[in-house]
Amino acid sequence: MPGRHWTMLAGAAYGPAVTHSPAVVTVGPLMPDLVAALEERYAARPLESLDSAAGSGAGVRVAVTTGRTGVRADTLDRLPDLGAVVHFGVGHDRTDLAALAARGVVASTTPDVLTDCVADTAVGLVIDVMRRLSAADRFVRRGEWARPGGGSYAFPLARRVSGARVGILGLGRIGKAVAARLEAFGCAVSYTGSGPQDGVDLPLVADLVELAREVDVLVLACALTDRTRGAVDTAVLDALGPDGFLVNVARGAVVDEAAMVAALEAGRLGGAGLDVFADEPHVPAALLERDDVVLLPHLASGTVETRAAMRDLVLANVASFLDDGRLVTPLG
Ligand code: 8YV
Repeated sequence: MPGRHWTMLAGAAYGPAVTHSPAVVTVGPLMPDLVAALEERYAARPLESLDSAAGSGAGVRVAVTTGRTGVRADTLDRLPDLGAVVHFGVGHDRTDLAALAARGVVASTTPDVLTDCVADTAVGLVIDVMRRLSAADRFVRRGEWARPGGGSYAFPLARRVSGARVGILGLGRIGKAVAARLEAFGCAVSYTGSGPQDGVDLPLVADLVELAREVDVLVLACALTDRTRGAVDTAVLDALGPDGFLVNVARGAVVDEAAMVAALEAGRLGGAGLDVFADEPHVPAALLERDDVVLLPHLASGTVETRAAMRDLVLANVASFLDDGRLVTPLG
Protein backbone atom coordinates (compact mmCIF):
# COMPACT_ATOMS: atom_id res chain seq x y z
CA MET A 1 0.00 0.00 0.00
CA PRO A 2 1.41 3.39 -0.92
CA GLY A 3 2.85 5.41 1.91
CA ARG A 4 2.84 2.53 4.45
CA HIS A 5 5.76 0.51 5.72
CA TRP A 6 6.89 -1.35 8.80
CA THR A 7 8.92 0.63 11.30
CA MET A 8 11.43 -1.14 13.56
CA LEU A 9 12.47 0.65 16.73
CA ALA A 10 14.93 -0.85 19.24
CA GLY A 11 14.32 -4.27 17.76
CA ALA A 12 10.57 -4.16 18.27
CA ALA A 13 7.98 -3.93 15.51
CA TYR A 14 5.67 -0.96 15.91
CA GLY A 15 4.09 -1.08 12.46
CA PRO A 16 2.45 -0.75 10.20
CA ALA A 17 3.17 2.95 10.58
CA VAL A 18 1.85 5.66 8.30
CA THR A 19 4.96 7.38 6.93
CA HIS A 20 2.94 10.24 5.48
CA SER A 21 4.81 9.74 2.21
CA PRO A 22 2.55 8.66 -0.64
CA ALA A 23 3.84 6.71 -3.67
CA VAL A 24 3.25 9.77 -5.86
CA VAL A 25 4.06 13.43 -5.25
CA THR A 26 3.29 16.46 -7.37
CA VAL A 27 6.05 19.01 -7.96
CA GLY A 28 4.79 22.47 -8.89
CA PRO A 29 1.35 23.50 -10.13
CA LEU A 30 -0.54 20.98 -12.29
CA MET A 31 -3.93 21.12 -13.98
CA PRO A 32 -6.65 20.59 -11.35
CA ASP A 33 -8.24 17.45 -12.79
CA LEU A 34 -4.83 15.79 -13.04
CA VAL A 35 -4.19 16.62 -9.38
CA ALA A 36 -7.64 15.26 -8.47
CA ALA A 37 -7.00 11.99 -10.32
CA LEU A 38 -3.57 11.56 -8.69
CA GLU A 39 -5.07 12.24 -5.26
CA GLU A 40 -7.89 9.81 -5.82
CA ARG A 41 -5.76 6.99 -7.23
CA TYR A 42 -2.56 7.33 -5.21
CA ALA A 43 -3.35 9.72 -2.37
CA ALA A 44 -0.76 11.95 -4.07
CA ARG A 45 0.40 15.04 -2.23
CA PRO A 46 2.40 18.12 -3.16
CA LEU A 47 6.12 17.74 -2.51
CA GLU A 48 6.04 20.83 -0.29
CA SER A 49 3.57 19.13 2.07
CA LEU A 50 6.26 16.58 3.02
CA ASP A 51 8.80 17.24 5.71
CA SER A 52 11.75 18.97 4.02
CA ALA A 53 14.48 16.91 5.78
CA ALA A 54 16.67 14.72 3.56
CA GLY A 55 15.12 11.28 3.18
CA SER A 56 11.78 12.35 4.64
CA GLY A 57 10.08 11.43 1.36
CA ALA A 58 10.97 7.74 1.71
CA GLY A 59 8.41 5.65 -0.12
CA VAL A 60 7.74 8.17 -2.89
CA ARG A 61 8.20 6.32 -6.22
CA VAL A 62 6.96 8.86 -8.76
CA ALA A 63 7.17 12.65 -9.01
CA VAL A 64 4.75 14.32 -11.41
CA THR A 65 5.79 17.75 -12.66
CA THR A 66 5.76 20.07 -15.67
CA GLY A 67 8.44 21.52 -17.87
CA ARG A 68 7.92 24.79 -16.04
CA THR A 69 8.90 23.38 -12.63
CA GLY A 70 10.89 20.19 -13.07
CA VAL A 71 12.83 18.16 -10.54
CA ARG A 72 16.19 19.42 -9.33
CA ALA A 73 19.04 17.43 -7.79
CA ASP A 74 18.28 18.74 -4.28
CA THR A 75 14.73 17.40 -4.58
CA LEU A 76 16.16 13.94 -5.24
CA ASP A 77 17.92 14.04 -1.85
CA ARG A 78 14.49 14.22 -0.25
CA LEU A 79 13.14 11.28 -2.25
CA PRO A 80 15.50 8.32 -1.79
CA ASP A 81 13.06 5.78 -3.27
CA LEU A 82 12.15 7.84 -6.33
CA GLY A 83 12.11 5.80 -9.54
CA ALA A 84 10.46 8.06 -12.11
CA VAL A 85 9.83 11.70 -12.97
CA VAL A 86 6.72 12.05 -15.11
CA HIS A 87 6.42 15.35 -17.00
CA PHE A 88 3.17 16.95 -18.13
CA GLY A 89 4.42 18.46 -21.42
CA VAL A 90 7.43 17.83 -23.64
CA GLY A 91 9.83 20.31 -22.06
CA HIS A 92 12.16 18.89 -19.41
CA ASP A 93 14.83 21.60 -19.26
CA ARG A 94 14.12 22.33 -15.59
CA THR A 95 14.71 18.73 -14.59
CA ASP A 96 18.28 17.70 -13.82
CA LEU A 97 18.42 14.64 -16.10
CA ALA A 98 22.07 13.95 -15.25
CA ALA A 99 21.25 13.78 -11.54
CA LEU A 100 18.29 11.51 -12.34
CA ALA A 101 20.47 9.20 -14.43
CA ALA A 102 23.12 9.04 -11.70
CA ARG A 103 20.48 7.61 -9.37
CA GLY A 104 18.81 5.37 -11.93
CA VAL A 105 15.66 7.52 -11.99
CA VAL A 106 13.85 7.43 -15.35
CA ALA A 107 11.73 10.20 -16.88
CA SER A 108 8.83 10.56 -19.29
CA THR A 109 7.16 13.41 -21.21
CA THR A 110 3.94 13.71 -23.23
CA PRO A 111 5.09 13.76 -26.87
CA ASP A 112 2.83 13.61 -29.93
CA VAL A 113 -0.44 14.45 -28.17
CA LEU A 114 0.43 18.16 -28.04
CA THR A 115 2.21 18.48 -31.40
CA ASP A 116 -0.79 19.72 -33.39
CA CYS A 117 -1.91 22.36 -30.90
CA VAL A 118 1.59 23.76 -30.39
CA ALA A 119 2.08 23.90 -34.16
CA ASP A 120 -1.33 25.58 -34.56
CA THR A 121 -0.27 28.21 -32.04
CA ALA A 122 3.02 28.81 -33.88
CA VAL A 123 1.14 29.37 -37.14
CA GLY A 124 -1.33 31.60 -35.31
CA LEU A 125 1.56 33.72 -34.06
CA VAL A 126 3.13 33.88 -37.53
CA ILE A 127 -0.13 35.15 -38.99
CA ASP A 128 -0.88 37.46 -36.08
CA VAL A 129 2.50 39.17 -35.96
CA MET A 130 2.96 39.44 -39.73
CA ARG A 131 -0.62 40.55 -40.48
CA ARG A 132 -0.78 42.63 -37.28
CA LEU A 133 -4.11 41.13 -36.25
CA SER A 134 -3.85 41.76 -32.50
CA ALA A 135 -2.59 45.29 -33.17
CA ALA A 136 -5.53 45.86 -35.54
CA ASP A 137 -7.94 44.55 -32.89
CA ARG A 138 -6.54 47.10 -30.42
CA PHE A 139 -6.89 49.80 -33.11
CA VAL A 140 -10.60 49.02 -33.50
CA ARG A 141 -11.18 48.83 -29.73
CA ARG A 142 -9.51 52.23 -29.24
CA GLY A 143 -12.09 53.65 -31.65
CA GLU A 144 -9.42 54.72 -34.11
CA TRP A 145 -11.08 53.05 -37.10
CA ALA A 146 -14.23 55.15 -36.64
CA ARG A 147 -12.36 58.39 -35.94
CA PRO A 148 -12.71 61.26 -38.46
CA GLY A 149 -9.93 60.76 -40.96
CA GLY A 150 -9.75 57.07 -39.99
CA GLY A 151 -11.36 54.56 -42.31
CA SER A 152 -9.87 51.71 -44.31
CA TYR A 153 -6.50 53.30 -44.95
CA ALA A 154 -5.74 54.41 -41.42
CA PHE A 155 -4.27 51.12 -40.23
CA PRO A 156 -0.80 50.43 -41.61
CA LEU A 157 -0.32 47.68 -44.16
CA ALA A 158 0.99 44.36 -42.90
CA ARG A 159 3.18 41.66 -44.43
CA ARG A 160 2.05 38.74 -46.60
CA VAL A 161 2.15 35.29 -44.98
CA SER A 162 1.24 33.12 -47.96
CA GLY A 163 4.40 32.47 -49.91
CA ALA A 164 6.68 33.89 -47.19
CA ARG A 165 10.08 32.35 -46.52
CA VAL A 166 10.02 30.53 -43.19
CA GLY A 167 12.97 29.27 -41.16
CA ILE A 168 12.54 26.78 -38.34
CA LEU A 169 15.01 26.24 -35.53
CA GLY A 170 14.44 22.69 -34.30
CA LEU A 171 12.76 20.37 -36.78
CA GLY A 172 11.46 17.80 -34.31
CA ARG A 173 7.86 16.68 -34.12
CA ILE A 174 6.55 20.22 -33.54
CA GLY A 175 8.88 21.85 -36.06
CA LYS A 176 7.77 19.36 -38.72
CA ALA A 177 4.11 20.05 -37.96
CA VAL A 178 4.74 23.80 -38.28
CA ALA A 179 6.51 23.18 -41.61
CA ALA A 180 3.63 21.07 -42.96
CA ARG A 181 1.09 23.74 -42.08
CA LEU A 182 3.09 26.61 -43.59
CA GLU A 183 3.89 24.65 -46.74
CA ALA A 184 0.11 24.53 -47.26
CA PHE A 185 0.30 28.35 -47.27
CA GLY A 186 2.79 28.16 -50.14
CA CYS A 187 5.67 29.12 -47.85
CA ALA A 188 9.24 28.11 -48.64
CA VAL A 189 10.40 26.37 -45.47
CA SER A 190 14.01 25.69 -44.48
CA TYR A 191 15.47 24.72 -41.14
CA THR A 192 18.46 24.41 -38.89
CA GLY A 193 19.16 22.42 -35.76
CA SER A 194 21.17 19.46 -34.67
CA GLY A 195 21.50 18.01 -38.19
CA PRO A 196 19.49 16.56 -41.07
CA GLN A 197 16.07 15.31 -40.03
CA ASP A 198 14.45 12.12 -41.28
CA GLY A 199 11.26 12.14 -43.27
CA VAL A 200 11.50 15.68 -44.63
CA ASP A 201 12.57 17.12 -47.94
CA LEU A 202 13.38 20.61 -46.71
CA PRO A 203 16.65 22.52 -47.10
CA LEU A 204 18.90 22.32 -44.04
CA VAL A 205 20.87 25.53 -43.45
CA ALA A 206 23.84 24.75 -41.24
CA ASP A 207 24.14 28.16 -39.60
CA LEU A 208 21.37 29.95 -37.67
CA VAL A 209 22.51 33.44 -38.72
CA GLU A 210 22.52 32.31 -42.34
CA LEU A 211 19.02 30.88 -41.97
CA ALA A 212 17.77 34.11 -40.37
CA ARG A 213 19.25 36.12 -43.23
CA GLU A 214 17.36 34.02 -45.80
CA VAL A 215 13.87 34.09 -44.28
CA ASP A 216 10.98 36.46 -43.52
CA VAL A 217 10.04 34.72 -40.30
CA LEU A 218 12.07 32.52 -37.96
CA VAL A 219 10.06 30.04 -35.85
CA LEU A 220 11.70 28.58 -32.73
CA ALA A 221 10.53 25.03 -32.00
CA CYS A 222 13.66 23.55 -30.41
CA ALA A 223 14.33 22.17 -26.96
CA LEU A 224 16.21 24.40 -24.53
CA THR A 225 19.69 22.90 -24.22
CA ASP A 226 23.18 24.24 -23.57
CA ARG A 227 23.44 24.62 -27.34
CA THR A 228 20.21 26.55 -27.87
CA ARG A 229 20.27 28.74 -24.72
CA GLY A 230 20.66 32.33 -25.94
CA ALA A 231 21.07 31.10 -29.54
CA VAL A 232 18.89 33.90 -30.90
CA ASP A 233 21.26 36.76 -30.19
CA THR A 234 21.94 40.15 -31.75
CA ALA A 235 23.60 38.59 -34.79
CA VAL A 236 20.56 36.40 -35.52
CA LEU A 237 18.12 39.26 -34.89
CA ASP A 238 20.07 41.59 -37.16
CA ALA A 239 20.12 38.88 -39.83
CA LEU A 240 16.31 38.75 -39.63
CA GLY A 241 16.31 42.53 -39.88
CA PRO A 242 13.63 45.24 -39.94
CA ASP A 243 11.41 43.24 -42.32
CA GLY A 244 11.89 39.98 -40.43
CA PHE A 245 9.81 38.41 -37.68
CA LEU A 246 10.56 36.08 -34.79
CA VAL A 247 8.07 33.51 -33.43
CA ASN A 248 8.85 31.52 -30.27
CA VAL A 249 6.91 28.46 -29.06
CA ALA A 250 10.04 26.82 -27.61
CA ARG A 251 11.49 28.36 -24.46
CA GLY A 252 12.07 32.03 -23.66
CA ALA A 253 15.72 31.44 -22.82
CA VAL A 254 16.47 30.41 -26.42
CA VAL A 255 16.27 34.16 -27.12
CA ASP A 256 18.48 36.86 -25.67
CA GLU A 257 15.46 38.88 -24.55
CA ALA A 258 17.42 42.07 -23.87
CA ALA A 259 18.88 41.90 -27.37
CA MET A 260 15.40 41.31 -28.81
CA VAL A 261 13.94 44.31 -26.96
CA ALA A 262 16.85 46.47 -28.13
CA ALA A 263 16.36 45.31 -31.74
CA LEU A 264 12.62 46.07 -31.63
CA GLU A 265 13.17 49.47 -30.03
CA ALA A 266 15.77 50.40 -32.65
CA GLY A 267 13.54 49.21 -35.53
CA ARG A 268 16.11 46.54 -36.39
CA LEU A 269 13.52 43.72 -36.09
CA GLY A 270 10.08 43.73 -37.73
CA GLY A 271 8.19 42.10 -34.86
CA ALA A 272 7.90 39.10 -32.57
CA GLY A 273 5.18 36.60 -31.68
CA LEU A 274 5.98 35.07 -28.30
CA ASP A 275 4.30 32.30 -26.31
CA VAL A 276 7.25 31.84 -23.96
CA PHE A 277 9.51 34.09 -21.91
CA ALA A 278 12.75 33.68 -19.98
CA ASP A 279 11.20 34.49 -16.58
CA GLU A 280 7.55 33.45 -16.81
CA PRO A 281 5.08 34.82 -15.95
CA HIS A 282 7.11 38.04 -16.13
CA VAL A 283 7.24 39.68 -19.54
CA PRO A 284 9.84 42.40 -20.18
CA ALA A 285 8.00 45.66 -19.42
CA ALA A 286 9.31 47.25 -22.61
CA LEU A 287 7.28 44.77 -24.68
CA LEU A 288 3.92 45.51 -23.06
CA GLU A 289 3.29 48.78 -24.87
CA ARG A 290 4.55 47.66 -28.26
CA ASP A 291 2.20 47.00 -31.17
CA ASP A 292 4.77 44.98 -33.13
CA VAL A 293 4.74 42.09 -30.67
CA VAL A 294 2.14 39.46 -29.83
CA LEU A 295 2.40 38.23 -26.25
CA LEU A 296 0.78 34.98 -25.11
CA PRO A 297 0.81 33.40 -21.61
CA HIS A 298 2.53 30.11 -22.59
CA LEU A 299 -0.68 28.57 -23.91
CA ALA A 300 0.54 26.67 -26.98
CA SER A 301 -0.84 23.30 -25.86
CA GLY A 302 -3.76 24.82 -23.98
CA THR A 303 -6.87 23.32 -25.51
CA VAL A 304 -9.46 21.16 -23.76
CA GLU A 305 -8.68 18.24 -26.06
CA THR A 306 -4.89 18.38 -25.87
CA ARG A 307 -4.64 19.03 -22.15
CA ALA A 308 -6.99 16.05 -21.54
CA ALA A 309 -4.76 13.86 -23.74
CA MET A 310 -1.67 15.09 -21.86
CA ARG A 311 -3.36 14.34 -18.52
CA ASP A 312 -4.29 10.84 -19.66
CA LEU A 313 -0.75 10.16 -20.87
CA VAL A 314 0.68 11.33 -17.54
CA LEU A 315 -1.72 9.02 -15.69
CA ALA A 316 -0.81 6.13 -18.01
CA ASN A 317 2.89 6.72 -17.32
CA VAL A 318 2.36 6.77 -13.56
CA ALA A 319 0.21 3.63 -13.60
CA SER A 320 2.61 1.76 -15.86
CA PHE A 321 5.67 2.65 -13.80
CA LEU A 322 4.05 1.65 -10.52
CA ASP A 323 2.79 -1.55 -12.12
CA ASP A 324 5.91 -2.91 -13.80
CA GLY A 325 8.60 -0.22 -13.63
CA ARG A 326 8.18 0.78 -17.28
CA LEU A 327 7.09 4.14 -18.67
CA VAL A 328 4.76 4.48 -21.66
CA THR A 329 6.62 7.43 -23.19
CA PRO A 330 10.12 7.36 -21.70
CA LEU A 331 12.67 10.03 -22.53
CA GLY A 332 15.61 9.02 -24.66
C1 8YV B 1 3.05 22.54 -21.67
C2 8YV B 1 5.15 23.11 -22.92
O1 8YV B 1 1.70 22.59 -21.83
O2 8YV B 1 5.16 20.81 -23.40
C3 8YV B 1 5.79 21.80 -23.05
O3 8YV B 1 7.01 21.75 -22.85
O4 8YV B 1 5.79 24.08 -22.88
C4 8YV B 1 3.68 23.25 -22.83
O5 8YV B 1 3.17 22.85 -24.04
C5 8YV B 1 3.39 23.18 -20.39
O6 8YV B 1 4.76 23.11 -20.11
C6 8YV B 1 2.64 22.53 -19.26
O7 8YV B 1 2.75 23.30 -18.13
